[in-house]
Amino acid sequence: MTDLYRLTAAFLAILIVGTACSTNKVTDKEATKPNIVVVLIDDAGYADFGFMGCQDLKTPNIDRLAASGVVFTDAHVSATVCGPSRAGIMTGRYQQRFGFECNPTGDSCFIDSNELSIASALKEAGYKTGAFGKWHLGDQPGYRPNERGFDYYWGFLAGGRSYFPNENQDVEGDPRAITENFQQVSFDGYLTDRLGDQAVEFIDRNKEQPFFIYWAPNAVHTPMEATEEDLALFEGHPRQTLAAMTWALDRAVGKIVGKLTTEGLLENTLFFFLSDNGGAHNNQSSNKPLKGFKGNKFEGGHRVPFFVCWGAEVEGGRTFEGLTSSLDIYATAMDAAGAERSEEQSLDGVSLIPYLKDEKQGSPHGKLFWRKDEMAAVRLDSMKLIRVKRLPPVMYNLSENLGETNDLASGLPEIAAQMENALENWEKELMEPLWTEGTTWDTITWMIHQDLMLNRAVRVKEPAQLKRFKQELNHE
Ligand SMILES: [Ca+2]
Repeated sequence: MTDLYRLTAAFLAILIVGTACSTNKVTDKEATKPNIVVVLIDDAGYADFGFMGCQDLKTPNIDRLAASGVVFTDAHVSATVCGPSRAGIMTGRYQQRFGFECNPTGDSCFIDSNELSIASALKEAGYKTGAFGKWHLGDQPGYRPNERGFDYYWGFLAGGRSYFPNENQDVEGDPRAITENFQQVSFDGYLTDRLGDQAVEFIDRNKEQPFFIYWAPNAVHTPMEATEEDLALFEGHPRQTLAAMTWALDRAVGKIVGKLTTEGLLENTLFFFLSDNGGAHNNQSSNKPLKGFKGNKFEGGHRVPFFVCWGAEVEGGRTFEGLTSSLDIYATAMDAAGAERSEEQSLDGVSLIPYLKDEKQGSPHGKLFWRKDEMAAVRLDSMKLIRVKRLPPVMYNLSENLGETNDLASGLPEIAAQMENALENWEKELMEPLWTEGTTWDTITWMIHQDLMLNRAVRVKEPAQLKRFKQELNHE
C-alpha cells in the first residue's frame, strides 16, 4: 500500500471509530470490521462484462467497481452447475466432501447439517447476515437460508423462476415463490430490480453494525425475460434479451453500491463478484475465448469473471493471475472479519488477503479439482487434465493453449499419469454423490464431453435434442 492509502485508511478508521463512540451502538472493534458483500451472478458468460472486455453488453456500474479492485484472470468455481457451485462457496469446502456433487433433483438434496455455512461463521463473528435471490441449496425445513445462518432472507429456494410475478410459481409452498424469511410475499415489476431494492433496505436497517450480504440474483439464467423498457434500449441488438437482462443486473448492483456510498460504507466493504458457473448454451452468453460452457469441464464451464475490492485496503486497478478458487471466498471473508475458526473446520479455500495486499506472491493454489458424477478434471499449475468415464483422458497446457484444443495426454504420458494420480488421491477424501441428475442428463453431459474432447461440434445439448438424436439413430 502507498502512504497515501495508509493515511486514508487510518483517517477512515478514526472516522468510523468516532462515529461508533458517538452513537454508542457498537463496540470499536465491531465498527472497524468490514462489511462483506458477495455478488453471485447466475450463468453469466466469461466474456459478458465490460471489465472482461465485452463490447456489446453494457455494465458501467459493475465495471467501475471492478476497476476499484483486483480482477482475477485464473479464478474458478468448484462446479460447472448452479447448486454444487453454491454449496462450495457457502461452505468453503469441496462440495463432494459432503455429497453435494450434482445439481439438486428433489426434496432430499441439501447441504449436510454438519457443515458450517459462511453466514453462520460470520454471524458468530458479530455480523448481521442477509441472503437475497436464488438459494438452490435445499428447500426443506432445516436447510433453508434462515436455518443456515442468515438473519434475513428475501428470495426463492428453487434453481430458477420467472423474473415477473407468475400465478403458477407464486403459490404458497412452491420453491419458486418469493419468500421473506419463511413467509410467502408478492412483488411488483422485475425481480432483479426488487433484489437490488431489498439489499438496499437491508443495508439501511443494519448500517450501524457489520453485515454480510449474499446477493445471488437469478440473472442471467433462463428464462430469458426482460422489461419492455430495457428491451427497447437494445432494439436490434443481436443478443437483445441478454443485453437487457444484463443492463437490469448492472442497475441493481449500482443501486447497492450507491447505497453503500451514500452511507459512507463503501470504503470499508469487502466485495466479491463472480458468476456461479460459465455461460450456458441457452442464454445467449459468450465464454470467448474459452472452450465449452456451463455443465462441462472445459474452461468455459468453470473459469469465471471474478473480482475483489475493498476500498483503500486493497489497491485497485490491477489484475491477479494466480490460480484461485471460489472456495477462497469463505477463508478470505473470515480473515477480513478477524474471525476465529475452529480447528476441526478444515476449509479447502485459503485467504486471498495476503495476495491482495502483495504480502504473498504466486498462486493461492497449486492444484484444483472438479468432479460431477462421471466427469472430473484437475489443474496442476498450468496443466489441465479432463477425465471422463469410458473415454481416454485429455490434457492441455493452458499457458499455451487456453482454448483447450491441443491434447497432450498421449504425448506426455508421465505428466498425464501424475495428474490422474493427483485426482485419484483427492477422490479418496470424498464421498459418493448423495444424488445424481438422472440418465437423460448423464447421457447428454457425457456426449457433450466426448464431442468437445474430439474438437467437434456438440451434437446434443438438451433432452429434446437427445430424443431426436435417438430417433434418427433408430431409423438408420
Ligand atoms: Ca448457474
